[in-house]
Amino acid sequence: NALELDLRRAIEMEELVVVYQPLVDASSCEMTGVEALVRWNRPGHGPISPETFIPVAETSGLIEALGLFVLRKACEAARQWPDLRVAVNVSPGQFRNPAFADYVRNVLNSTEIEAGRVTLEITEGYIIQNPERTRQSIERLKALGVKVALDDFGSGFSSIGYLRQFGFDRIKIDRSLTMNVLEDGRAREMLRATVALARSLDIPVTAEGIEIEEQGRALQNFGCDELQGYFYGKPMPEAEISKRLAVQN
Ligand code: G
Ligand code: G
Ligand code: MN
Ligand code: NA
Repeated sequence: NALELDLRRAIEMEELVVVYQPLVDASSCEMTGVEALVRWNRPGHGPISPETFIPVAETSGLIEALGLFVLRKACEAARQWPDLRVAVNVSPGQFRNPAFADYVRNVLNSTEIEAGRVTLEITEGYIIQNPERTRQSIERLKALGVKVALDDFGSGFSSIGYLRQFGFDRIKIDRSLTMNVLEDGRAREMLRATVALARSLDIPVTAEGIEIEEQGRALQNFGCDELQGYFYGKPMPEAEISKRLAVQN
């Protein structure tokens, strides 16, 4: 179909753009990392959300090329920011590929980035369908020295038991939970318990989707060490991150 054809061309022509959203230390609010997020301005149509085109890439075999493009761009960009971690989203179609760890190794080698600065974010959906393969894939990635985070935690059905079993280095709590922290007592108690449990397993926790300062303070009080959301910075071009770092340092 037309969208798929356009996407194929966009990947070949490198029309996709990668933007970066700050990850900040919960105590100091200083930027300690960034999450890479892909953007596509489809010719004749305007911007299209990754929520629309990532699934198309998944079903059309384009996800591998798209994912590699984002990973390579993000690792290249991160060379200018030696003190920042860089997080990259991995979709199930990439993660499922037994060769994925080899691709990651090639990108690490060619960009000469320190593996420990790279975090791969995996969403919980796939994990539940394929726990054994998930465990193996995570082991291969961790053997390269990269970190692996469980993204969108709380949006679906993942059990906290998976956290330890799979060796996740970090969990990211989904915006659908954090957005209600101030108004909804039940959401607040779920958050408090979730963060406490993760911390009892020594797994650090990032809260996503923070739009106002009080939400961030509440989640810090629950034990989140890292915060992310529009309040601390929207996804922005590489040059904006560099500017912010210059002011911060
Ligand atoms: O950036 P935005 O909020 O529009 O992202 C919407 C969704 O698309 C989020 O779930 C996000 O994780 C996902 N997404 C953004 N960039 C990438 C990417 O490079 N790869 C994958 N697999 N997902 C991405
Ligand atoms: O699924 P994932 O967590 O990777 O999704 C990240 C997406 O969430 C990004 O596309 C980003 O644009 C979006 N996002 C990040 N911070 C906020 C926020 O504070 N509010 C809202 N509404 N969306 C956010
Ligand atoms: Mn993410
Ligand atoms: Na998320």
